[in-house]
Amino acid sequence: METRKKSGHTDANVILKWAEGQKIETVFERASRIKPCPIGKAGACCKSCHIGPCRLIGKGDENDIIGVCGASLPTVVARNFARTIASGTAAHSDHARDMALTLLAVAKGETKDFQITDIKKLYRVASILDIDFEGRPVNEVALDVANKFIEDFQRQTGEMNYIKRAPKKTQERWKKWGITPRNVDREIAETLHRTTMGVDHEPDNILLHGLRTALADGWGGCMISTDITDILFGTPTPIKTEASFGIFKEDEVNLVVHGHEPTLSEKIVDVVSEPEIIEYAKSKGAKGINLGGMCCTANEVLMRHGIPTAGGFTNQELGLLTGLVDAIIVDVQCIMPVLVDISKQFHTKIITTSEKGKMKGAIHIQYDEHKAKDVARQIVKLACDNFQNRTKKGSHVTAKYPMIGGFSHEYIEYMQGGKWRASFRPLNDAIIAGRIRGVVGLAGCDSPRVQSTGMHKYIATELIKNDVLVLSTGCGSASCGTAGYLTPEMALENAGPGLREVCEAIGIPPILHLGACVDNSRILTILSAMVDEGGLSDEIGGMPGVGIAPEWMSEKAIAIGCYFVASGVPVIFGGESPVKASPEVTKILTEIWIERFRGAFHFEEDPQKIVDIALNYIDNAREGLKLKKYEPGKFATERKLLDMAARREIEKGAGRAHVGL
Ligand code: NFS
Repeated sequence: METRKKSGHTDANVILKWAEGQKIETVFERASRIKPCPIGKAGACCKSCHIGPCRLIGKGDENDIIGVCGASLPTVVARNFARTIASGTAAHSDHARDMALTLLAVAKGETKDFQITDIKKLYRVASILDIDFEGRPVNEVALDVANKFIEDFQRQTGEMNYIKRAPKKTQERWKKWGITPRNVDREIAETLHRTTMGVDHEPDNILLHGLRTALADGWGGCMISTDITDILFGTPTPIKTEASFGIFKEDEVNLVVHGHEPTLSEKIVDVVSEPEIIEYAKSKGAKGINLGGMCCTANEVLMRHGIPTAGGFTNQELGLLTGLVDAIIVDVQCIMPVLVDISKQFHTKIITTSEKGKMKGAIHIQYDEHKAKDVARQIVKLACDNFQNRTKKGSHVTAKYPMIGGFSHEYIEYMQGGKWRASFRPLNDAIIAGRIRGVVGLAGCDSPRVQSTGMHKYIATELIKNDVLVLSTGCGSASCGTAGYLTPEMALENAGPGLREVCEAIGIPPILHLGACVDNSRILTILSAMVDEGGLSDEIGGMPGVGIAPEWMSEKAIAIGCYFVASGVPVIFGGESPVKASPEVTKILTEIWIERFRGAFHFEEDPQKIVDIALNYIDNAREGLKLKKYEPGKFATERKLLDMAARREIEKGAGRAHVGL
């Protein structure tokens, strides 16, 4: 992998070169100027009380390296890791809470600006939650669904609603180790309590509760967000759009939605096509209004409306450096405060919209779901007004790539059999036959500490070459999109023979864009459906599936990684390990967790090693399931129905018979 360039995204490098000439500093220069503290980075800095902070360094037995209170190095490292999980979970779950409150407002008729768009999905969710829906008014069902989800933030005992969506055997493992989550807020609060000064000092015990918190994120916060967003705004189906900085138009008002929560951005999508608003833009000298996205808000509006994306985390400053952005509106999470400073060098207006996320120097226009469209109109008009202030300054990069996004788990099921026979059978069969070697969830942020987006590109290419189907989310999917990797044509060029055959037969890209980071929950749903379909593992653990976040930087990524591990998926993150200081904690995350949950958490800096570890896990899982050994280009070309020998095997109870072996 070529690592000299700051970004793996060609257009990003063009902009960065332009910025260098203008002496404008970006995240890339700051990352090389500000070196991470090696003690904090390895997890060995304790800030739990004001006797410290204590830096736990030294030689010898790690349990003899202690802080002023006596907390040992492994305790401190475990506490820091658990706190990271809690913060990440809090972010997703607060987002989920806002979605549940919006659904509640809609159900009660308190807002005229939102409706139930996908009634079928509402009924599907209602039936999972054991809520009657037949013959009842839609809003009544929605009210029950909203209240049921709100219980996931209140229930003191028992278990969260969606735990039952996991395979039985996976749930049993959680019960055995006492990590079935009760409610997201309780698990987060308990993590903070346990890890404050003087409470839980046993690394294994701390980390078990960390996993419980992470499960509340995956099977709670993320899954609730995904489902309510589908109910309110529609379940995504594949949609063609574009990616990179060329999505900005010279002669139109360019407005960017950036952050995570989809509610306001949905209304902005509605408003920009209102004739009066378009007229307003024209009265300011623009030919129209062009909407683009950044980070996960981009993914949300991309997969439901085909709004193009300018990319992920490290592209946010660069978008402004094009000089073409008239306004960027932000809600919560992954927003760099430096945007305000950069905007001052251009005409761009930065608009904050959440009371939870303000920035000095930005314009604040408070979002309110009860008058969402009015707020959206006010913002769009402000962007139109600012069009006239645009100057020639900026890199004015115009390259863009076609991409297809919007593969919801419902659509993935549908595409494998149509309306009446939708199932995961063909995917399971393709894995069993060795056409598809396994599945990787390629997720997480892009980071300036490595060649940004380059790790994603390299790993995605290597995986599909090796017949691994890639499911991508978050900024990982933006990285693939801005590289031109999210089109079916790409399958022909880069995919291995088996994967290529499957992609050509169904007409899909080898890398499927599943959505935002909360949509990692769709991967949990897919894995559970593959278990139900049969022929592979009878729990999520043991499936030929791996999670990879090669450029992670956010606390949310750690929470996601942990809910995959606790659900049974081995996970490999890039960069230096945040638990590196403690061999004992590293052992818990790898050897102990894999024994208990069939998932392990690895950190690896070398992209080729990440690929090797992933393929190794996949091949070992195939072997464990007694599947055909993966050999490129060699797979069963016809489905073999059960013959007498296979039937006898079943009768003897000697194992599963695999169709297509
Ligand atoms: Ni995920 Fe989305 Fe991107 Fe990372 Fe941030 S936008 S929730 S945390 S940086 S992938």
